[in-house]
Amino acid sequence: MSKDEVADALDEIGTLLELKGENAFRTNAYHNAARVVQQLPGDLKQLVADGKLGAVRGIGEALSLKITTLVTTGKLPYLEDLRATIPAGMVELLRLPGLGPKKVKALHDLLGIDSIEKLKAACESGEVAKQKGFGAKTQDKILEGIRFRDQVGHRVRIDYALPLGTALLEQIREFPGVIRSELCGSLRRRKETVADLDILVSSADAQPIMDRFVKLPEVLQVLGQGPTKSSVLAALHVHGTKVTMQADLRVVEDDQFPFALHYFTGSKEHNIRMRQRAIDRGLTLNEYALANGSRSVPCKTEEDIFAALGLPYIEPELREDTGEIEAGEVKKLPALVADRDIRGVFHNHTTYSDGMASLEEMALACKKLGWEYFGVADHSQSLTIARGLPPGAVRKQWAEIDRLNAQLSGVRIIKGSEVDILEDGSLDYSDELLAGFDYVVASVHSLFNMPEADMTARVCKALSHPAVTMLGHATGRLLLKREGYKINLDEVIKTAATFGKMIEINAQPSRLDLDWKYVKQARAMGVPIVINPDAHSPWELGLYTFGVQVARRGWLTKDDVFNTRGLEDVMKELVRRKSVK
Ligand code: DGT
Ligand code: CA
Ligand code: CA
Ligand code: ZN
Repeated sequence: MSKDEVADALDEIGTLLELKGENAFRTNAYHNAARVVQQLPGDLKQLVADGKLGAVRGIGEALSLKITTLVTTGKLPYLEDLRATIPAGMVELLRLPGLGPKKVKALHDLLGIDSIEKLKAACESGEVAKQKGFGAKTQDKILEGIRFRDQVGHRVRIDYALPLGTALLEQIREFPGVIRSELCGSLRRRKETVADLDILVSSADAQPIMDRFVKLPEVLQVLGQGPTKSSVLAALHVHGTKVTMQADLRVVEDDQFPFALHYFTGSKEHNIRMRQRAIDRGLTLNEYALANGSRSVPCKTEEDIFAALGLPYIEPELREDTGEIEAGEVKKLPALVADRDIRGVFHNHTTYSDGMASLEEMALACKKLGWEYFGVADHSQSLTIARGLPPGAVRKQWAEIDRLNAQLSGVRIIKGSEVDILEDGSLDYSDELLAGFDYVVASVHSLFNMPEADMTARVCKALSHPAVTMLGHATGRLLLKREGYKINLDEVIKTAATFGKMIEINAQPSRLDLDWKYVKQARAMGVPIVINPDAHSPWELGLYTFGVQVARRGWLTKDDVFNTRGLEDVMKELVRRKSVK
């Protein structure tokens, strides 16, 4: 067992004990030990083998024994017994916002609630609000959480799904007898969330591949195993979070591979259009073949299938039936922007506000990525929880930037700010201070509950300000967690077009906002898009790739994206914009 897995088990024990009402001293000991194990230097197995675990601060004798059992056997009977005593539904309740172990235990003790269904009913009848420690506000929040959960189902963010899918695929590729293999479905289309993994393999002999697949170390449970299709539950630790997903593996003959690849990539809507297109030409298309009566039309690749139906190759990101077939017919498909086109970024944070790294560290990390510029946009003064910069700190930062730019070679720091859009649409710095920045990202960080018309007016007013260069994270959404604030994006995009402002794609995988559907609309209206990682550390700069994926789903070419331009060009444009009043 790895450190992460041991830490998970210890955290789980702590939580289960909390649900049983154990005292905080005992439950905290498990949670603390989980943190300690995660941060232990060196090899955990070795530490156990050397008997040195007991000497680690925060791990007493009892804990040391349990960890030893976990590491050496991969199991812990104590945890399994504990799990058996607690209804699984209670554990599920913990995933709802605002419900910790104490509240879940109280709901169980007071109202006998041990499932989401029972909790929903109790909220709807008003029972929960009557209980001590709950109240109407809590009850509403719980209900909202349950409804949101029903809506999003069990989807997983792409930054979690992709590493799990890739880990499985890389191992499958090494199985003997595998000819071609690919990840299909929404993951290949780079959708921002993914429900399950669809893996496709071609081989002359499916059985041995299935046998190996269900025995991969990531596989937790086999849901079904057949001669050409198997489904499993697989899990992987991705930066400290355990990601569990269903993965389906299909094995086909190699001459069927392109058809199956196209079919299982989807989307369903795109497939339906393609099938109809085949019918219109007197052909049939399914996941195994393209055929003319009983005669099959041979295709070696997806390109061949598209060509046989009178179309150029359509990139997976475009296959949503939002006009890609029509555009293909008239040869108007965009040449999509790619990772290598990006030459710098504009929305990032440093230790001046809530970032983890210095200006210099961030700039050097950009250089390492092959970029020409690092745009720093720390928070503005009102955002005190993120240590927003008062004017004095801004001037200090400018001085440091000037100093660094004189020293650094191969990368330039550009002076920006992520300025809060205040309640009335005004900006969080004086016009005089704003004029000193090379560019301004304007963002909403407060009062998310405004009525739609007010929020739209607020953001549009900010966009009309001459100092504003671009709009940050357009709706404030957190994927699978929180809906964005209510705002009329049609109006916002129109306003951006009117005032010549840019809109950001925030590449944080929890946001990916502006949503790709609106990205497409912004492009149609000539609004330049900027792909920003909103990085708070050098590592997060790498998240830009998820923003590029959204840009591709939104049909963007290199020319539609501002930060594909080189440093000189970018500075010239920023200066030009500042002179427009
Ligand atoms: P997901 O898993 O919800 O994130 O999205 P997908 O697109 O991966 O959907 P999934 O896993 O249900 O199916 C994979 C692909 O298989 C889907 O994109 C298109 C194809 N497919 C599935 N069901 C149908 C269907 O009823 N008709 C057609 N034409 N294609 C289908
Ligand atoms: Ca899928
Ligand atoms: Ca599937
Ligand atoms: Zn922000």
